[in-house]
Parts: sequence; C-alpha cells; structure tokens
Amino acid sequence: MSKDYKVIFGAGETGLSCARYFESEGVSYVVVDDNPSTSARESLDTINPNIPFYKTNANMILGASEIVISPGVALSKPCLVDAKKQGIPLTGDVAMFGRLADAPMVAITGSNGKSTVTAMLGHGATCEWEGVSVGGNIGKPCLDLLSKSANLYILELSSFQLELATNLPTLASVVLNLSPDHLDRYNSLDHYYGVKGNVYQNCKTAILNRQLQRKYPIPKDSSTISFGLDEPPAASHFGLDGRVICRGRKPLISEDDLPIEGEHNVLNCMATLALGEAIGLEMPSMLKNIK
Ligand code: UMA
Repeated sequence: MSKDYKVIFGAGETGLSCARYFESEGVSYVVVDDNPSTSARESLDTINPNIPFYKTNANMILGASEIVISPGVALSKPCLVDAKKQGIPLTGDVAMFGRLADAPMVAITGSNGKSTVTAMLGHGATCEWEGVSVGGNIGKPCLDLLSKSANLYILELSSFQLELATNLPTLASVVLNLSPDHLDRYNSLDHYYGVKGNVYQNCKTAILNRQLQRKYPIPKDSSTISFGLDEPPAASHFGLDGRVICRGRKPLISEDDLPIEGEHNVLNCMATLALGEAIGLEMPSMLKNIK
C-alpha cells in the first residue's frame, strides 16, 4: 500500500462518520481498531465494502500521513506516542469539523449537565431558527452534521473530544462545572480540568460559571457572561435573587416554573439562557421555550 493514506483509529460512531466523510472526499484511508469486530466490519460495509479494516498495528499507524483518533482511544497509547514523536499529525473528528464547518458553532462541555444544556439550547434555537444542527458527544458525531444548509451547530463536547480540538472557533463556549471524572484516562485532575478549558481558546463569548475555582484563560477580544447561584454582579450576568433567576436586576423566571428540579438544573437553565443570549436568541422566546 502506498504511504499516502490516513488512518482512522476506532470503528465506532466517530470512526464511521470519518469514513463517510473521507469517502465523500475521495481520501485514501484505512480503519484500525483494537477489537475489529464483525459488527464494525458490517457497519463499514454499509459505507463501502472495500474499506481496509485491520486490527491495530504499529506499522500501519506509523506509515500514515495523518491519524484521526476516536475519542475513546487514549493518546497515551504507545503507538500514538511514537507517531507523535515521528511528527505524524494526530487529529480528531471535532478538530476536523472546526476546520470544515462554515456556520457558527456553540461548544458545551462540563463534567455534568452538558447533554441537558445542549438539548435545551438546541430546542430553544430550533423553535426560533431554521438550520440548527445539534450533536457531538450527545449523539450524532460532528462530521455527520456537516451541511451546506446548516446555519448553526450546537455541540456537546467531552474532554476526550477536546484533547485534540484546540482553537475551535466558536460563537459561544461554556464549561458548565467540574468534578472528578475519567481518572483512568488522565494522570491528574488538573490535566482533566485543563483539557475542558480548550473550549474557550477561540470563542467570541465565554460563558463562565462564577462558582468554578478553576479560572481559564479567555481570549482578550472575547466577551464574557457569567452565571451562578449568587446575585448577578452586573447587568449582563445571570444569577439568583431569592428563588428567581435574574439577568442583572431583571427578574426572568422563578425556580418553581422550571421544568427540571434541583440546584444543578437552575445552573443549567442559567447557562442555557446565557448561551442563548450570546448567540442572539430573544429572552422572551427563550423563557417560553425553556418551560
Ligand atoms: N477502541 C480501540 N481502542 C481503544 C478504545 C476504543 O480500538 O483504546 C475502539 C473500540 O473497539 C470501538 C471504537 O474504538 O470499536 C469506539 O470508539 P469510541 O470509544 O471513541 O466511541 P464512539 O462510538 O466513536 O463514540 C464516541 C463517544 N464515545 C466516547 O467518547 C467513549 C460517544 O460518547 C459519542 O456519542 C460519539 O463518539 C459521537 O460523538 C459516549 C460517551 O460515553 C456517549 N462519552 C463519554 C461521556 O459522556 O462521559 C466521554
């Protein structure tokens, strides 16, 4: 085989979406997997029965011009460490998506609640606008969302996906919260928390949880909107006055009128409102749709 091929590492949902994309672009590629199952082969067959599919081997990996790594595959794998040392570009589906998408995108991450916020914002935006596309860790892999008719992408991103998705250009990004997780994958909490901050590297508006101890660098030209369970510190920030969610001093909605319960969901609703504001949704319609 010629050396001019890319490797897709992992034949799960992400790998299949990369294969579909490479087929559409006529890219030469192979798929490798540590566990090349019959069902994965069958899924690849639905895309193209001729896709080369192998059990992971270092020769195949080290001969590639680029490796697209599925989120479940740790970058600390020896063959990937060697590939990096040899200067082979390592990428992921979200990083590719960031380079390919030509509509604005929103990136939502955090240890908990990211599916809730992605779904709520997705619902609010879909009720008001056409061409809203929702996916990422929540379900449909990013590359399967790519469409000329998309006007806005709303993405739930995991830390695994963010490892390779640096400098993602977003209209708005949020790290909802942080708590210990995935310590089988990261050598420290600091490493895990740090990766989450990649969502802010190239955002127009950073949505910040005021209660987070971890402070992330925000691009100097970005605006910020904060949210928290305390009183809003200024007019454009979200917080609580008693049991009422407010933007600055303006009361918006009582906790009792929210469709989901618990302090964490009050924060999820505030984060959704802040993201909605950053992307231009009208407050009255957001409040109606959140209910
Ligand atoms: N594989 C290897 N070697 C490894 C690990 C995996 O070869 O070391 C292979 C497996 O044999 C399998 C394939 O890789 O064939 C699976 O790839 P994957 O684990 O990256 O999973 P995908 O099916 O591609 O799904 C991924 C996300 N999964 C993970 O991050 C583990 C899905 O999130 C996501 O919905 C999907 O991409 C589309 O974006 C799931 C998840 O559990 C819901 N996410 C974690 C979470 O929410 O906590 C992060």
